Amino acid sequence: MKFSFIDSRQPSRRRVLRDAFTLALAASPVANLARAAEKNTEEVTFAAGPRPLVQYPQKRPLTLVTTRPPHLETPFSVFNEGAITPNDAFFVRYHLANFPTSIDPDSYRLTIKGLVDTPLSLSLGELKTLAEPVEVVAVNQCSGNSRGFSMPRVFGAQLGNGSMGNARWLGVSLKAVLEKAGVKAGAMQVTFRGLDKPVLPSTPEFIKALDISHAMDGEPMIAWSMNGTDLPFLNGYPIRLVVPGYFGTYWVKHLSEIEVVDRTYDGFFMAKGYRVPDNDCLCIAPGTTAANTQPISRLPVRSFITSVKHGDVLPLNQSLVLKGIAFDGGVGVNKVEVSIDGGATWRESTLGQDLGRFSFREWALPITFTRKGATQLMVRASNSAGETQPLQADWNPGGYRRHVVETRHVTVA
Ligand SMILES: Nc1nc2c(c(=O)[nH]1)N[C@H]1C(S)=C(S)[C@@H](COP(=O)(O)O)O[C@H]1N2
Ligand SMILES: [Mo]
Repeated sequence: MKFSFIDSRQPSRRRVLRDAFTLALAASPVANLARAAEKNTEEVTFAAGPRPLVQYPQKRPLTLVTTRPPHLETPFSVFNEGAITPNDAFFVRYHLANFPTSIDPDSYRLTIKGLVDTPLSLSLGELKTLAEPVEVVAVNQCSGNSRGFSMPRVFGAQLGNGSMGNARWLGVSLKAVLEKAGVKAGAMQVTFRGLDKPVLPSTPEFIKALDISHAMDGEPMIAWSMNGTDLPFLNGYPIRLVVPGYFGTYWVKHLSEIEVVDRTYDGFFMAKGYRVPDNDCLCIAPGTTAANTQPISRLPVRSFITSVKHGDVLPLNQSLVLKGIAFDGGVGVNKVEVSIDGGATWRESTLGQDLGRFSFREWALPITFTRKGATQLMVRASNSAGETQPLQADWNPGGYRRHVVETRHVTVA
């Protein structure tokens, strides 16, 4: 059996049609309206302007960030539909243009090597029966999610808020797999490599590392199922690493090789990329340089309003329910406060179903506007460790970890 992925780098008929539709819309009189509306949603600070939707295999139309390698965002309205992000709407991010387009699950092997008693080469069947499966609902958020809103602007892909998603992951714990191989004394980190390869020999390979204590704490897992079905090809088929509470950069897709090493791994994507200032706020003043840096790790507490967009006109003297999502790196969100008067007063919302401490948590708050005119809606989540979101965005040169209190500009009429 072979799983083939129709390579979207060759424009498909559907995609050509879609592009034709986009062009037609751009030339029509409604285009300016549409563009203005879109600008007001996610693109508020984007010099690049509105981004097209593109169609990839197994996916509904997603927002295009880059084509080579593919980086697609979830349209933000999806987050208003529930705490779980559907597989066909889940964002996609790759670093290397040479990612696999066809994988044979029958011959697929996961290698475990390095400082272990017994190096392993596991088939998917062996992996799935190696230990009792584990399940977790967890948020995968790209470190650069919302980077496009960094002020001052930073280099790198100008992401909106759609490089995140929440899914139910099923797999085997990394701990069980490493125990099967037997970790030797002197182990310090574990590295993870997927099937994608650089196009040029000078491009670094995408390899990530976790400390041995983290790898063995029972939380990281090797997942083969997402929301009850196989992983979509572009989300790492047939297996990926899931590191609950940690940024998406560690969630290596098409996982093919695990190596236990006796040192701190110093490959590009650990030693140079994905690092944040090593201080309390993990931030610095814009334009300055951090004295020391550390690898990015846990998600800070964060929340969004999903039921209202920038520029919406909302009714006066009429009750309506504001809705949104909140999440953190695994402590668990315990409070979501909302302001409908630009931060002057705050009210606590009601939290939705608890799907676990690594999941999106829905929140809702009935509100009634009693004054006409422009106002700002704001949302601020806190977790049980007392961590909350800052009112002013902090800054780092990578534009990572954005978690400022979000504001929606609306008009009451
Ligand atoms: N093999 C492989 N795994 C990878 C990456 C990659 O480039 N190659 N990118 C990582 C990054 S930075 C992110 S944010 C997540 C994105 O996961 P998704 O594409 O399933 O949304 O995958 C991670 N795993
Ligand atoms: Mo990422």
